[in-house]
Amino acid sequence: MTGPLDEAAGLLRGAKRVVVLTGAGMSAESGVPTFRDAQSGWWARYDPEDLATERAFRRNPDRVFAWYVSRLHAVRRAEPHDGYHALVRLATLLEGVLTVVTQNVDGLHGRAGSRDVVELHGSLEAFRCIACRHPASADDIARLEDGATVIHPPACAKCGNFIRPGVVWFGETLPVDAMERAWRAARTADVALVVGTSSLVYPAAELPSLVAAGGGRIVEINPHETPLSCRADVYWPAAAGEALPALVAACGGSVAK
Ligand code: BV8
Ligand code: ZN
Repeated sequence: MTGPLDEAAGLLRGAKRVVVLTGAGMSAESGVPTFRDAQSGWWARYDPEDLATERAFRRNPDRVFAWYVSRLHAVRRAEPHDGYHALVRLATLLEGVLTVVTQNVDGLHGRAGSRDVVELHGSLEAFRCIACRHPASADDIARLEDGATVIHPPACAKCGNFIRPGVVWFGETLPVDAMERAWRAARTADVALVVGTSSLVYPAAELPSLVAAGGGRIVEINPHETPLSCRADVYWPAAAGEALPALVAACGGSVAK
């Protein structure tokens, strides 16, 4: 009787085009709270979906901006765990190509060394003007107080409007180039490795269905079942930081950092 590790490795070994779709659970073992877990500390009183909207920002810019400053500090303190390094290694082990499509805004895939990364929901390291989109320096923003519960957003150097985080808020459309790259990778994938997402947020949650529609197979790694689990070819109830290094080892590699 083979288990999910052997089944997943069997699918990956022969794969020519792999798309990896990650969500906030991919960063849990790096100490970055998942999007839907109860938020820590002062922010526990807020539902992230009530903060991650343009409407919330316009109604209470100081509160929302402080939330993003605290998250920027948190991700800059975080380090990619072995699951991230395993994905970097997996990309070199495969004969074909591996594209990482992430819903996360923490930049950890890039910091681990993954090359082909699509950030569907933007990045905590990207700040810009809410009106003219003129970029602002994340390093300047990182000099603002960590832990403050209100921070007045800086003014745009070009037009004086508020600086906002360069993430995709609920109700906003995803960047066109990111969607094009992600949808192309999904349509042509032999295997989708779906790691650490509750598969609740659209349009990202559509990607595994695109892979299946193109004849690809789905491997899901998540300690808890999701709406995707019953449709996955392999559902592996495991944490990313354990499963991904084991998968690389089963594919003949080791997690070289
Ligand atoms: C859009 C950036 C077109 C911001 C994020 C009404 C109006 C408009 C749109 C909608 C609407 N109703 C619904 C929608 C669509 C909406 C949506 O999907 N809502 C959901 C809640 C139903 N989507 C949008 O608005 C998108 N835009 O549709 O535009 C449009 C435009 C106008 C009008 C109509 C349509 C934009 C969505 C992007 C939102 N921005 N992030 C920020 O971060 O501040 S999404 C946010 O959720 C994060 O990026 C996060 O990654 C993402 C998804 O959550 P998950 O990653 O899955 O994280 P979650 O916490 O849920 O789950 C973690 C999982 O990890 C769990 O399953 C857990 O078991 C697992 N786990 C835990 N530990 C581990 C683990 N797994 C592995 N290992 C572990 N150790
Ligand atoms: Zn401006």
